[in-house]
Amino acid sequence: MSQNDLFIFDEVPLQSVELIELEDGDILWARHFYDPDTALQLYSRLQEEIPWRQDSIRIAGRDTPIPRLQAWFGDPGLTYTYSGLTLEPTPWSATLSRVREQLEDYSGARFNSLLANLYRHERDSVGWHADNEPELGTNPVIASLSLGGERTFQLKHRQHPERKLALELRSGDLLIMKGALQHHWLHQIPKARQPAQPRINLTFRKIVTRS
Ligand SMILES: O=C(O)CCC(=O)C(=O)O
Repeated sequence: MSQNDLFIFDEVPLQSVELIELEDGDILWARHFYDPDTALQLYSRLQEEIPWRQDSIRIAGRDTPIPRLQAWFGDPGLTYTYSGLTLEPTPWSATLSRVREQLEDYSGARFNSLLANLYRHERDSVGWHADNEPELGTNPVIASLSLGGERTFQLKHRQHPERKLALELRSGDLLIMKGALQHHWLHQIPKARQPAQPRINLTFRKIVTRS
């Protein structure tokens, strides 16, 4: 199968797309944006080709490894800073450029950077946070693609933490988060209680001001 065959995908059927309208932000959930076979092949390719790194952040004066592997891709000069960590962009690979193009066509948004996460097993996670770094501007559109193992994506409202949502994300699923969501809601991938297969998550973003 050639690289081009691998990434052809059909229109996502309307019945697989759910628009979750929250009073202060929207989530579009396209189940199986990539069909399971394509998603698996994409997972294998990215698992191999991405230069995964184990980063650490400083917590209470100690360097603490974050519970997942990461990589940052972007147009030249687009560094990404969070929790005192500055990531220099890796240039786009052919595979990631193609995925970016398809997500841009589908969402109508433009992306110039990507944070890739590899959750190696059920003990890897990302804690409550919002993608609200100043360089993403007001009301960013974030496209988040899941590949590999299934994991729970949880959301909770900042001001009303009793408002919660949990989405079971499967391989090939795409979430598009938009509107004021990042200002009012936090999200996380908690550690799982059951064994979980490795999972890659790609979150495409647009940096509007250089950090
Ligand atoms: O793995 C996920 O689905 C979420 C990743 C995430 O929240 C992030 O990269 O900001």
